[in-house]
Amino acid sequence: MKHKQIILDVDTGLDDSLALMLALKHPDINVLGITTVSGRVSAEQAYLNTIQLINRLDTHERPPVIKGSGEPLLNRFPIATHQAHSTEEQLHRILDGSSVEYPVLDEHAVTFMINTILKNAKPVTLVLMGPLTNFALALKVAPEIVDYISDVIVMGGAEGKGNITSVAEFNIYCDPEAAQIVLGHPDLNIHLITLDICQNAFLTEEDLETLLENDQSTSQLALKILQGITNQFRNVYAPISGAATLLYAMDSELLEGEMAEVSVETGSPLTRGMTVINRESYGDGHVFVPSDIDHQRFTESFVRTLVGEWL
Ligand SMILES: [Ca+2]
Repeated sequence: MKHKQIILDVDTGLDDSLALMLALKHPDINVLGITTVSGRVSAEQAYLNTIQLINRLDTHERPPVIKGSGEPLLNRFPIATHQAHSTEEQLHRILDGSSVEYPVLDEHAVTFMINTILKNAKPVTLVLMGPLTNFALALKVAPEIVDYISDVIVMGGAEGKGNITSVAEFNIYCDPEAAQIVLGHPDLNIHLITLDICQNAFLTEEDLETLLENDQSTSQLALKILQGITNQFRNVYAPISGAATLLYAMDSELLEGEMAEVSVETGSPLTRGMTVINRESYGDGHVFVPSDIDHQRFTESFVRTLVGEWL
């Protein structure tokens, strides 16, 4: 019996692809659904990327994939899709863009999230890897869902330097109002996996060799995606943040950290989307913010999950 009930919210480019692969290959994860949001790519493109990716994996899992929000809550700034790395186009080439037959669910992602959380027999864990628009809307429309949510794992924010402005991380910058609704919620168990920690989530050449030697289609596809990420960062040890976020959802000992106060800047045009993280909050912190990653544990569970060696 798969014990972890997960909804993934994604803007599927290269990074989120690896997380999706891990989620679908992990023996203990029941993927209840995958919702898409505009971020690195549009919600529509994220939907297409996701179903094409699933179609290429050596798994029979076919969870619902549902299109979500196409723009941020307040469109004060244009959605940052156009600022996405052009290397995300590599994913299209890797997946070859051919059309895929996939069960269609005629529902909005926000409705799907609410209904799934409310009707699922067990509490649901949310793993949010794009701008937080969908989940913020779900919280506003149906605040009672918080009672049925186990944990909310958010990939986003930066304690140090940002990656879209000097102070803001991409996912939070795309929709700071949504991020504040989610990260400021007092009754959720939130874990914020920031850029800082993700810098140390990388594979070694030895790990890549292990994948290379494994001839399953998932391992080979993962290698192509890792190559794409490596090109983007021009570095063999390129961070794979989505993978770290997903694996942390399954193994809390992967990351060390503490409770902190977290607020999102929504006012100042200069620092919009900045996450202000106060670790010296003397017990008032409501968000778990990691400060270290167990690198060996990370690479081992990444490789094992992909090649299916959980014994
Ligand atoms: Ca993402």
